[in-house]
Amino acid sequence: MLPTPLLLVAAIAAALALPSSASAAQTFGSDLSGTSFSNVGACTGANGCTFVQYDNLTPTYTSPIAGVIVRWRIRAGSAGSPVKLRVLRPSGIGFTGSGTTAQQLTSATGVDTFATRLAVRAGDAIGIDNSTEALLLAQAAAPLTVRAIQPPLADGATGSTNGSLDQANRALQINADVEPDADGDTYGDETQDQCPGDTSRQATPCGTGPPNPGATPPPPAPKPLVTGARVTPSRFRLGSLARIRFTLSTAAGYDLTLDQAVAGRRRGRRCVRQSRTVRTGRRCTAYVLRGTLEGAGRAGANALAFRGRIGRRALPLGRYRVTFSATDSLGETSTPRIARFTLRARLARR
Ligand SMILES: [Ca+2]
Repeated sequence: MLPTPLLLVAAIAAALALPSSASAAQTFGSDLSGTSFSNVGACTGANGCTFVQYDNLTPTYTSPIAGVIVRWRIRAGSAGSPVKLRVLRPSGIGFTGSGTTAQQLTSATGVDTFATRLAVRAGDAIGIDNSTEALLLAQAAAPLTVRAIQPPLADGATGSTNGSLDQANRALQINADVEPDADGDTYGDETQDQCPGDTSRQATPCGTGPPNPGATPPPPAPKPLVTGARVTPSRFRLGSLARIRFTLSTAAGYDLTLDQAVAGRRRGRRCVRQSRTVRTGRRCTAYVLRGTLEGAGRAGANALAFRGRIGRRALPLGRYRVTFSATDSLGETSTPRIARFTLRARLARR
């Protein structure tokens, strides 16, 4: 028979071996041991970027499991710089934006830890949205490289890194904790979900499955709200300056759809654009999609300069309907709002 202390050691070793199963929370990303001293100079102001860590040609800050990111950390070298953690899903040669945290501010020293609730799949990478000169990159051995997607990847949009922005021998000082989410409710099963076996409940009493009283469910996020959606002035000439204005209840990605009003004819319950083949039936107003505008909106008032063009393309003259919607970092989408404007011909030059 073994002496008691040895038995104890054997029991502890056996216990330590158990939690390495894939079902426990894991931390992925940097070990935060580096001192952040640099940035990507070309990624400031209106030219912000999403930073992604690579080891040679492979993104390395990737989630080992599917689940929910419940907290993330950053060790920056400058204070007060706004940053967001972004989930990047590999897609072709690039990534699809698959969720962002709320905006946070960095500290100049030490590690900042932020709570969040962000779904992630195994193999998804984390990156950082940044548009300042914040110090976020530390010295690292080759072939570690920080690459940048410019402009920052929007949720749902696809983009790839721009080689001219590569920062060789650098490591982003960020990491994240991912917990399993067996019931798929986007609440981490260990610290956020009191009912990890019940998709519809995050607080006890649970309808199904054993309760997890140690968890603290974060308050439910309200859906983002769009108010004050309008175009001012509501009639303007192509090329003259108008503004698309809206107010957001929280920082959220905005998505504007511009549809031109055209003559239509009723076809059942639908209104179909009038044409040589569609010229009978009751008259109605049909809408033709002419363009979309999307970007990152801030909490409060937003105003976009608008001259009747999408990029360099002039919109056809006429009456328009703009549909506003906003999607926050938890994927909650607002009720759509509508505004109207009329685009007139530019003044003839004398
Ligand atoms: Ca869960």
